This record gives sequence, C-alpha cells and structure tokens, in this order.
Amino acid sequence: MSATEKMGRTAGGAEGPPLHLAVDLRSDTVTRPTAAMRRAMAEAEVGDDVYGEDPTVNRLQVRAAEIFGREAALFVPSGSMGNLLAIRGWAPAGTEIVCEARAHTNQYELASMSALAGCFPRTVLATDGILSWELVESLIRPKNYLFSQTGLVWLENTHNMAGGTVHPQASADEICDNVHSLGLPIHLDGARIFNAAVAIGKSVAELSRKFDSVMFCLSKGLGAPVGSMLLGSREFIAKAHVTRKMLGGAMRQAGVVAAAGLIALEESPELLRRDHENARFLAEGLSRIRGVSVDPKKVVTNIVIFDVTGTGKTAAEISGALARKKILANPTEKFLIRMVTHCDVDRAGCEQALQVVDEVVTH
Ligand code: TLP
Repeated sequence: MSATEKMGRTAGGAEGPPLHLAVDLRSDTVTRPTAAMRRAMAEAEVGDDVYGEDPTVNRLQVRAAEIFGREAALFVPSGSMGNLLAIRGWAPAGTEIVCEARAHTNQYELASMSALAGCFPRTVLATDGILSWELVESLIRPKNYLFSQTGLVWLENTHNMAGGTVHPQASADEICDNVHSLGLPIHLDGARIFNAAVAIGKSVAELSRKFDSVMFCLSKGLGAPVGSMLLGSREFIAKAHVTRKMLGGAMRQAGVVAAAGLIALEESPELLRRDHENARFLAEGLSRIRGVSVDPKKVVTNIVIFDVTGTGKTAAEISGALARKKILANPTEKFLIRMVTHCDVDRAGCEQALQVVDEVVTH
C-alpha cells in the first residue's frame, strides 16, 4: 500500500498511472479548465485585487451575488477558507457549531474551526446526512452560563460524505426559520449547491435564500481550476474581507482565475445533469456486482458511495487494485468507496470503471 492509500487517498500522478490515462473518479475537484476557460484566463483583464482593482474578480463577485440574490459576494481561494470565514463571521470563539456528523466541516475542517476560530463542533449522525429541525434542536444549548453556547447552525447541501444527497427544501426552510426564531445564525456549505439545484429543479437562490451565509465552490463540479465564493449581506462580507486578509487569503491579479470562475458560473450548471446521469449509471452497475452494495435510487447527484463489505476485501485494497488498472476512486471508510462523476469523465469512462470493479472484486 502506498503512502497516499494509507491516508485514505488513492494515488494518481507520481504513484499511480499517468493521470491523463486514468478514469479519475476521486473527486470533482480533479477537473481541468476547459478550452474556453483557458482562453478567458489568458485574456483576463486584471488589476490588484487587494486594492479592489481587479475588474474580473469584481465582475465575478457581482455576478455571483446576483445569481444568489444576495447583497455581496467574496472570491476566496478555497471552500475551506469560505467556510472558515463564515465561522469567524458568526460564531464567537468558545461557541459550538451545530452540524451533521459527516459534514465536511466536522470531518476535514476541524483544525481551522478550532485553531483559527476557537470553535468546536456539536454533531449528530442523520440518515443520508439530512438533519431535521428535531435533530438540530436537540443540539442547541439552552441560554444558560453552565454550557458552552451555540454559535452557528450548519447545513451541507449536497451532503458529500452521505453520497451527494439533497436536503429537502421544506425541511431546510423549517430549520432556518426555527434557528432564526432562537436568534441564531445558520450557514450553508453549498460547495455543490448547483448539483442540488439541478437535481431538484430549483434555483440556487431559492435553495439558499433563508440562510444567513452561503459558500459554494467554482472548483468542483463547475470545473473551474481554483476558487470558491462566500455570499451574504454587505456587512457580513465586509467582515469576511478583513478576515480573508488576516488569513493571507487576499490574492493580487486573481482575475486570471476569476475569469475561469465566470465561465463556470454561466456555462457549467446545465452540464451537471449529465454527471448525475453518469453517477446513477455507475450506481446501477455497481449494485449488480457481487459483494458490492449501493442503492441506486439514493444517487441523485454526482456522488456514489458504495459498500464493499461483501467482497471480503477492504476499500483500501480494492481502490489500490483499481488504481493499478487506471481507475481512481477514494476509500472513505474501511469498507466504503466514493466515486464522483464530473465533466472530465464520460459514459465510456464509467463503463470502463464498472468493468474494472467487477474484475477486481471477483478475482
Ligand atoms: N471536498 C473534497 C475533499 O476535501 C473531501 C472532495 O473531494 O469532495 N465543503 C464540502 C462539502 C466539500 O466537499 C469540500 C471539499 C469543501 C467544503 C472544501 O473545499 P476546498 O477543497 O475548496 O477547500
């Protein structure tokens, strides 16, 4: 087992097959900029964004705010930084972040949440990652000095580690209303909110309108090489702007990457449907392989998480064997493997992946 496999990541590049020869289903973060993006990047009008003078960054921020029906937006280097700025913006140090147990912020952002914001998570495991108001309510602390206090409530839509599930709109609205009635803020980790919007046929503005702040990623299914956006009120974004600088996240001629982000925002959402169809196709094929278990009906966006317990092999063993045959997929737990479809994987790639999984688990 290679070093990257031990860390729960399947090797690409130096340790695995040359990436351009592989079907890379490790994440939708692996997409490369399209020809149109590369052209726009080369031609981008730029300036120093620390002076607020990069016209392309400014256009991206205005356009993102417009699409989400918000007062303001901030271009940030990563989803993790966008989420951290939200925590810093809403939750005083020493308070708790209420979120689902498999939320990205609880699984992968604990170091920043704790070390850089002084906050800590308060979690519950929910079926399919979908929190209800009852579950959220059970985690909110009474306003009593004996307890550390609730600082922020958090939903993730789509829910990555629950398999790209989409939060039902009525339930999200109910949670937001109840959280607000207690005088608390609520943030949406909408890294893949465009996938959710396409899956349920609503706009991203509708899905997110009751949240106090929203983060979404340009660099995942939308295919841009770098960047995420944080959205909220003018006042909230002004505060986030100060914190972004403090964290070293202010970029200079960032219009070079914002240009790709603008194309991602306008052109990519309608392409996500194909990724969702490919994920369902993968899930249906996987469900027919002996020892593999997944419910294709639950696969509604671009993420498939399947259980390999019945194969007698661990997820790391299987993904290691897949990688040697040019199929890249990450183990997420001892017996779970995640495959993520995106614009750089087509139906033929998915067919190849299914054939290789079948070979690997049955031999
Ligand atoms: N997700 C990555 C990994 O970190 C697991 C992936 O491959 O899916 N929120 C959600 C819901 C995410 O899935 C991610 C990244 C982030 C936030 C953080 O975004 P980045 O990687 O831009 O910091």
